[in-house]
Amino acid sequence: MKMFCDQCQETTRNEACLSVGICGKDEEVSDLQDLLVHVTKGIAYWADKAGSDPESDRFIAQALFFTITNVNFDADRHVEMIKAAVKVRDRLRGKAGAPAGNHPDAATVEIPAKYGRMLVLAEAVSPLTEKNEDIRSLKQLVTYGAKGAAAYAEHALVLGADGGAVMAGIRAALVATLDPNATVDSLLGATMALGNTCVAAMALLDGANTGRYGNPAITTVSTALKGGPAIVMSGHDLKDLEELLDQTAGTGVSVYTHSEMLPAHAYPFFKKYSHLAGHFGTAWHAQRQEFPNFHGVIIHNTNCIQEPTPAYQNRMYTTGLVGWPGVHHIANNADGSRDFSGAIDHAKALGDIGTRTGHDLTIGFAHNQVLALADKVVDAVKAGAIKKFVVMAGCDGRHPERNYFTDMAKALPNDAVILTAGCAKYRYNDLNLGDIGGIPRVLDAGQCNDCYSLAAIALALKDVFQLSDINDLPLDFAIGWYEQKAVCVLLALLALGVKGVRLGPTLPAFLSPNVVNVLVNTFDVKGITTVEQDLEAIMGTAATA
Ligand code: FSO
Ligand code: SF4
Repeated sequence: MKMFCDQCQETTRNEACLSVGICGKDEEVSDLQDLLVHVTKGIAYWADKAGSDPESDRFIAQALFFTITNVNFDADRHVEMIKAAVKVRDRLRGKAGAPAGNHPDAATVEIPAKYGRMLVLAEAVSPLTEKNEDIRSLKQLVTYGAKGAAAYAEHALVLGADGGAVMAGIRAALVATLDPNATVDSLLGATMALGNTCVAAMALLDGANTGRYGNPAITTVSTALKGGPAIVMSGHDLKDLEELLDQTAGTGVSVYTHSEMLPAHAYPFFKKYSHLAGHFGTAWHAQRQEFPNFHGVIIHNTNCIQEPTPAYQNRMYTTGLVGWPGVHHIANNADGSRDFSGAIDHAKALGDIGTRTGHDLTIGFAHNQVLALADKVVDAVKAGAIKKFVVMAGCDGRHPERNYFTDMAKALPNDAVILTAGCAKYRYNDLNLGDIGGIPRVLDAGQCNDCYSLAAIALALKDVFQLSDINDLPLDFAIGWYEQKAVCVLLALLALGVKGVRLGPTLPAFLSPNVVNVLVNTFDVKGITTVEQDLEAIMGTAATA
């Protein structure tokens, strides 16, 4: 069975990528990812029998994150990860006493040393081996949601958070997919349980980020380039940015953020770095057009990486789990830190990147900041100045249908406030939509994981307005999704009881018609339609809380 990947929104024909992925992932890497996820499920299986183990939990988080869309495209690194996974799994199997009996294939399968035979085995663990469409769909929903939760957990673990409970939830989700007697009901139960884990994973990361870096506050960030040697960092890993800023201090090399690193500027901790010079570029999918115009070094620390063009391949680096064949990789030191000296020397050798004018972006509206403005917000709602909050968070992507989010932002009336997080914001964060009595009409909470902040804001407003149900707030959701962290965000919203989420630009290809029906009937999840139709539905239901 050859490549079958349907884990992201851009999957071919909204069905599945069956040869090279739209993202650039080739058949071998896709198959190796299936095998890595398979063995990782085996780790979870034995971890639950052997007792929890921070080292294996960390490995599970990293292995799942490694297979998320646009993280790693390097077959050699996949082989290394698979071998490492087998070692972790078999250590736990030994710790559990290697009991005899029937165990799932993932828990016992031997991995051939030879690459060709490894690939043959990888083909045999394709998701398509599950023939029942609904069972397969739910197993994929759980697996992809677990990948997203694992990514958020890994970011928190890097910062020293105690991820025990979150990792137990992720392990339980993985193990549920191994059950040979799994039913639609058992897997729906696992999906709902995973939703709670997704909330916990985002809360864990929120606590880890704010614990180390402080609470984001309103901040204006310039997109101008100021000249001199420079490095731009893309991704979601704030610790990586911290290390880069420490190592570039006093070197004359400036650092810019790209895409999902923009929110770093809003954390008090990062304000001490005077050489954190500003922000460059927009969402992940524009990098091949934008990076040729940044004449310094480029570093990707998590998704979303695309194949570099020859114009900048030589000056691009990856760190951590990220990889692209032929791109310089900065491996972790034994203590997990990273040595950026090569990249810094490279930036110096490249010299002056030149200057460019830019505009200002206003960010920093995470829960603490918005709740500090709560009185103002509540007064504005009570006075009728704010009639609606529309959460338009999540991911950006290449499909032209995503213009919906730009057009919706433009079409929303002046008494509607947009709450955003994630790279979805690049569809409208430069539109200058004004403010309502000093409250900006676009409140940017941060990265995609900061959707947690948006949920926290909604729950706090529910209390302020003394409502019993979050769905009674004048609040609508139109979420853009692309990769598996967005699946985690969706499951978290469902777990929080949010109903009527609009999802776009398409519903996930991995959801079978019956599973879609369950989501529609239980949670009123729906696809976006046209701006006109959705606008009428959103503003037509505007209420004064
Ligand atoms: Fe976007 Fe990429 Fe943050 Fe995703 S940069 S698409 S949901 O990785 O993680 O929002
Ligand atoms: Fe296709 Fe998305 Fe899978 Fe890439 S990650 S192969 S684009 S479904």
